[in-house]
Amino acid sequence: MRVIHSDRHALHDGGFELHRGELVPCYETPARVAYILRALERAAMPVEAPREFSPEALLRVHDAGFVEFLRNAHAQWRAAGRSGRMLPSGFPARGLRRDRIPAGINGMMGYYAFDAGTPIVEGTWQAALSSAQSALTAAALIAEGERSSYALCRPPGHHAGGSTYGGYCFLNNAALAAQELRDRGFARVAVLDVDYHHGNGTQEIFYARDDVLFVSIHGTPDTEYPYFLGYADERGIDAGEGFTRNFPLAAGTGWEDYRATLAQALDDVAKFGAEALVVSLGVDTFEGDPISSFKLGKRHFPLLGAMLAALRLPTVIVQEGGYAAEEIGENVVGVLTAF
Ligand code: OKP
Ligand code: ZN
Repeated sequence: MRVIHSDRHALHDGGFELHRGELVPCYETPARVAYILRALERAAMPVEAPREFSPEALLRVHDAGFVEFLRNAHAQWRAAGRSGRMLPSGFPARGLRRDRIPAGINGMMGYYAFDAGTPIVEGTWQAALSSAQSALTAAALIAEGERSSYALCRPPGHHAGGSTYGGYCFLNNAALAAQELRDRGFARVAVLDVDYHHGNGTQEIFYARDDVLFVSIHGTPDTEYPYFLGYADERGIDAGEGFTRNFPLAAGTGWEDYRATLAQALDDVAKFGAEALVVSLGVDTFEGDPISSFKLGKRHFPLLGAMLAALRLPTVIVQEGGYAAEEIGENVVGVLTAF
């Protein structure tokens, strides 16, 4: 399995996020990557740098104005006389206008963001671009004949929509990988999202399409982030009807129920006739995760990897969440080596 990763991820370090009413140190830290790299090294899996894709490659799944915002956000913040991290505090909810993008940086930030837990700092754009490039490279390798690849993406991507950021995500790495596979000849691509949190951005991007299946297993949005998408009755729209499938599970779900649900999700992927698979791999389903509530143990991650591999599809695995930093390496590499 080829492993792609950029050390530019470290340019994004948000510092603090708004969480449960407090400003707390970010859960999504550069140290997460250090733990994964260490575990990859122990498993003798070498790491390669991504190729340089131009920002135009992003426009296949993202809105041009949104990409421009991400690229310039921090410079505009500084031009407004501020420094350090940017966090939004006002959003265009029901009853407010969404047809105008405010010119000032505060309003613009609230327009594009959907939570106050995703700081932008000076290096965020460079880091997010490098993360996207890792996913695109991992997909390109599959198009060139590799059977499997792993993009060690940071920041993660599955919450980022066509023109929204949030949930620690800026550019949708998994969606970009799926689109790259489509553009390079795979007629039907499935995205299977096993992160604890629903991949609202990926779902939105492909919601009206029948060429990319989106299947997600996650903590129920009734109680779990991102709260406003990921219910079982969301099944796609127009041509995409039937090509989105959500499996929300109760907080506290353990391996036996998880395994049975994963078997159903894999069955959907197989029935769709996918020619290639993108896995949004979050290991925040781990029982020790500080912000999530499933009960998977260390020993279950290799079982998950083996179940994914049983599909026998060309597969791009994209890193998403996982916040029990010290265990994240072992859990991720447990999936990869079993795969
Ligand atoms: C990202 B991924 C909002 C704080 C909520 C966001 C969790 C994002 C998880 N004020 N925390 O899916 O692992
Ligand atoms: Zn997550």
